[in-house]
Amino acid sequence: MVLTEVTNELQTMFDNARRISVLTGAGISAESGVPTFRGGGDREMWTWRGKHVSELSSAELMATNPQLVWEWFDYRRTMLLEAKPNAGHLALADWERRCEDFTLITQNIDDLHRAAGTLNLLELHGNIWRARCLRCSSTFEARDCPLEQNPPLCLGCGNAARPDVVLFGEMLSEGIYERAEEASARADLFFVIGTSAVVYPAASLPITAKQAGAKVIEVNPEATDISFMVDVTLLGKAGELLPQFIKERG
Ligand code: BJW
Ligand code: ZN
Repeated sequence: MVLTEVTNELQTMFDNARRISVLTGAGISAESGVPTFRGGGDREMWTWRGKHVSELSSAELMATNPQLVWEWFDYRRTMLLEAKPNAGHLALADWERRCEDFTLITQNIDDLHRAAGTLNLLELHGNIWRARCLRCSSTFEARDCPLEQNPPLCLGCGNAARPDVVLFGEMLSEGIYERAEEASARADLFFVIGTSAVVYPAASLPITAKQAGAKVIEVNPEATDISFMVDVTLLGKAGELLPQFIKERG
């Protein structure tokens, strides 16, 4: 079913849900001015200094030119300094306060869900404001922007650190995917918001939820690779659609 607004039937589904899990992607931050990776027009991937995201955010480049990887992340951190949570992020934080079992699984590294007030948050791909030591693996906040030192040094052992994010070809941090899978499998209602659903293993979560019996609702201005399997496609912008679930309640 394709809808362009929250109908009474959809509202009832939302009101009756006891366990809601949500998977978000870059699209939820688009209305905060953060560029998405794909989608919109020619579906070309984001490029910077002539390189695709798949090259820039890759384990290969991290191994051969960590300074360039940090420059790429510094460029994005500078953009994020201006970004604020939008109505979509704020609506999800509000849902959590009203729902007894709520999990927000995000592929985003921009920290905007936390800034909006979401508490039960699984950041599958890490966080752009955190660094991880390449020797002792300890993680620490690295908020200076632009970076004073490239690469930043570990506060514990002094070795070079890298962004604490999951690059292409890398494993997610231990245990996080299992927690996301568990939250997906126990949901009555599963929302997939602002993601092209092409990057794995995140794109498997709506399938896990569906197979475990959840109703799956996609919120996106465009059809995606998983549109065929969802129960409802809510076609439009997250910042406009998500607040409607609360407003309609009166
Ligand atoms: C709006 C909107 C508005 C616009 N409102 N919506 C199985 C099958 C095939 C491949 C693989 C597989 N398993 C693993 C792979 C390889 C790879 C992968 O998935 N590749 C595919 C691309 C083919 N996966 C991995 O490498 C993962 N690692 C892994 O699986 O490890 C296990 C392993 C390792 C080694 C050997 C063996 C096993 C790791 C993936 C990490 C991805 N990292 C990135 C970069 C993070 C750092 C950074 O930010 O630079 O994460 S890639 C990039 O894509 C980023 C995103 O989180 C991710 C997803 O993108 P997302 O969020 O969906 O954004 P977009 O731009 O694609 O979509 C935006 C959407 O919003 C669009 O649909 C718009 O329409 C919509 N939108 N405005 C609502 N206002
Ligand atoms: Zn260290």
